[in-house]
Amino acid sequence: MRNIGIVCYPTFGGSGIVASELGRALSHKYTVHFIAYKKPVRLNKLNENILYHKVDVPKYPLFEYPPYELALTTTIVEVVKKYNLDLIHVHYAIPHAYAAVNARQILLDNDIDIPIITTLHGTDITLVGKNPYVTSAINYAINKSSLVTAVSESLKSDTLQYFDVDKNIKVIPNFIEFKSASIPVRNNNKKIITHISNFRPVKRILDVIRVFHGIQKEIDSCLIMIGDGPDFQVAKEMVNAECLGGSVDFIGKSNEIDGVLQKTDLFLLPSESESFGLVALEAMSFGVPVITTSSGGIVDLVIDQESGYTCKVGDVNDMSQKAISLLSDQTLYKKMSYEAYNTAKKYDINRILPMYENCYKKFID
Ligand code: GMT
Repeated sequence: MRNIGIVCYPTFGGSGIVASELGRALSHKYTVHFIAYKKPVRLNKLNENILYHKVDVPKYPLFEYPPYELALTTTIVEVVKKYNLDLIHVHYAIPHAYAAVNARQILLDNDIDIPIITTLHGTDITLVGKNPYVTSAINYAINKSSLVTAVSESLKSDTLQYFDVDKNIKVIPNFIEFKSASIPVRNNNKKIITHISNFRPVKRILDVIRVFHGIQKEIDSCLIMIGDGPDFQVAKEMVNAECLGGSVDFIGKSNEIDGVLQKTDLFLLPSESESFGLVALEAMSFGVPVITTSSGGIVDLVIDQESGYTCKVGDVNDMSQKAISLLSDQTLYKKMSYEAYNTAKKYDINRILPMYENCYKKFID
């Protein structure tokens, strides 16, 4: 069985989730070696075809910032040599692509030529990557990768705009493994509104609270907030200041989002920009309409007035009004729920997985 390495963030963020689900799905055909500083959160069980290699970073008083890229580069080199890997697939350019292309150089000195596939996810390009302090390094890493994919056309064009890329970027959208064979029946007297994210500023979670504040004035509803991150505290303070505490639940980070999405009536994702919006796709796979913003690749996933609404960033009144009209009109709701579920079908894992396998087959038979 061929051995492939997957390098990713082990966290709840989208790129780590995509990498973990991809590795799990491929493990019936390949032996998959995850390389990260922790075991990826979605990988609850390893088996003989799914292995995990921890990146240990040296700590030393002189190091103000532990040299993670160096430790990652070295771990990749050692794992390739020890397990005879045939290919490395990295998710999120920073610092994974940079470490991988440098590991490839080191391995070439040992007469090992291993292909590096880089998948760009979003904030590695739109926020962090285009930051001038890392542009040259990321540009180098993208161009030295054997093959580059992006999770949306929008992200591909952002990458070509911000970087001097001399190779083709293949678009392979994110995918979903359907958990619900049909749209769950929801008879919630009190409508359930949900938001899931890493609570970073790009997610604009205070807008989630503002939109919900508008909704609950007209609709008997509650808000479930899943996730944790830098804006968690300020969001809780806003909820208390607006006396919404009785109808907003902060449940922290969770791997069990399916149970919540199963009973959710509406999903809110008012981000500054989303290259794809994996979490919106997860909601749609349960027939949940999504209200999001018309910024980034998410507009190709959530079709405005069909599977939800895409509104101007920050226009919380518009989002509230659209949510109220949707939740008050059973016929409209059923139609949008059906559209959301059907749209999600286009991203079923069984349709997308072969696209990644075809990339691998360019390098390994
Ligand atoms: O900000 C996040 O959602 C985490 C971030 C990541 O890279 O982990 O997500 C990005 O990658 C996801 C998976 O490809 C995409 O679905 C998200 O839209 C993208 N986030 C942004 O573009 C803000």
